[in-house]
Amino acid sequence: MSALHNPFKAALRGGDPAPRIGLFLGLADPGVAELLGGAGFDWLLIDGEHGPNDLRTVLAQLRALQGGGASVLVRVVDHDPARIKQMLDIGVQSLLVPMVDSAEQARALVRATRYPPAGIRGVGTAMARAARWNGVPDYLRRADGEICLIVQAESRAALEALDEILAVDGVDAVFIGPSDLAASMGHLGSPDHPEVRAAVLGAIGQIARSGKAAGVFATRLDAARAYGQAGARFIALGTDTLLLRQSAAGLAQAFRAGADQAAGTGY
Ligand code: 3PY
Ligand code: MG
Repeated sequence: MSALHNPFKAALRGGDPAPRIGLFLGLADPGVAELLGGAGFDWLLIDGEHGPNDLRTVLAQLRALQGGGASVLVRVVDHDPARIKQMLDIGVQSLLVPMVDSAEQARALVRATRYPPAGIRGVGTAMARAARWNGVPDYLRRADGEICLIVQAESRAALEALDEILAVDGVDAVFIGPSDLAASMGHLGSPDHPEVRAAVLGAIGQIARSGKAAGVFATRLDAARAYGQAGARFIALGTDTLLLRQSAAGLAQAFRAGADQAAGTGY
């Protein structure tokens, strides 16, 4: 497999209907990333929107995850093409971009991830880990084709513009953010509200029918399964932060309650 091949993009295009399961990483720590890289998830997302990640912490986690079992996605903080360029240059190939509300925004994001003439990505391969510092033959010609651009639809406006967003060439997938969508629908803090669930299910079906890949975040397994049945091709089942906090709190509580063992904490 070439150094440039993006297996996550290939999997989304492939015929396997089973959803690829993932986890968000918000602890910004390469040791945590390395540990979770072998935990059985198909993909891990380094979160630079809400997690305290910067270019260097993302780079350290990319290195920790290199050669592991999970594909790596990175969520950028905003739509800034300069920040996206830096992420691409350190070797991120699968990008999740939050808060994409229109086809115009989606088209600008495609341009940010492509070299001219298709886009506006600046050329600096001598400095770029992505190109193995000019060590990848023909990087400039081949890089665009291995980028997986995933835009987040997480507002009423985004759902209204979904067909136009889906028609943008270069958008590989649309990922629904139920928490922000809930906020936009007047249900702040209730991503599992029936109205939000119905909107998420409808959007997943719409994305799947377009031929593009649908992704979604769901910390409840019943929701995750329903989203998978509606056609989601990749589903985040939680975050490193939630897992650690819940398991630590469960252990303390189990001891105080006189239980022999908290769930999932045995050696
Ligand atoms: C959201 O739910 O708003 C997200 O961005 C993803 O979990
Ligand atoms: Mg969100």
